[in-house]
Amino acid sequence: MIKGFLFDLDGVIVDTAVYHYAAWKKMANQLGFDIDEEFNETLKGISRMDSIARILEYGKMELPEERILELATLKNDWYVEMIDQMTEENILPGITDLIAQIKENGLKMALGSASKNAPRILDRIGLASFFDAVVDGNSVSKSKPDPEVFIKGAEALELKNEECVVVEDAFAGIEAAHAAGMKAIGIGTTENLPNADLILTSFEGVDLQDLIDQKLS
Ligand code: B16
Ligand code: MG
Repeated sequence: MIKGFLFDLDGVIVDTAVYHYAAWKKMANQLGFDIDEEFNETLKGISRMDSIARILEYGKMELPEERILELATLKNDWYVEMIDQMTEENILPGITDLIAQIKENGLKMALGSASKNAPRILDRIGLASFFDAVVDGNSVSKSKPDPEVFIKGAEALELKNEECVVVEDAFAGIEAAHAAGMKAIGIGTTENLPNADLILTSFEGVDLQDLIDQKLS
């Protein structure tokens, strides 16, 4: 029986994935190479340091650790500048209504994000108080597809893993949910997320009870 929702943040609640992409692209361009959208898919849900390692490998660049840390900080500064412009208008379609239905039905919800900026984003968009728990990049040591973030989310909600459903936009995030023994709703396309238990383009017009009874049982 589903008793709780574990939400990814970037690409599910807000479209910060585009800001991450813009900032990583700017960094790559300054280093003399480019990244495209297809490669960017492989960065979704991956921690900042794992992302930069993948990008440098893609650009065939080897840099000293100190320089890598400097670049990661620079990318984050550009990213934070963008997220600081966000308001509740940036919440993706259907999310506010879904949260209202979760609350009305007495279900619990937690955030399960790889981002260290998650608390800042939740504050900016005014959703912080709705979450019963926040597990983010500050409290996990392993990147998705490792299930740590979702296992900690279920623990924080005092639910069993199988009582939680994950909402994700990243292939690695859906792998993480499955590794934790949870079902995963993918926000995206069957092409990007062939591993999801259910694919939605958004939560607009979705009835929570119908979703749980018909699609996730
Ligand atoms: P930060 P999610 C992930 O968030 C993003 O998908 C990923 O692109 C990003 O590198 C990662 O957070 C770390 O973010 O640099 O803000 O700590 O999708 O798990 O909510
Ligand atoms: Mg995401």
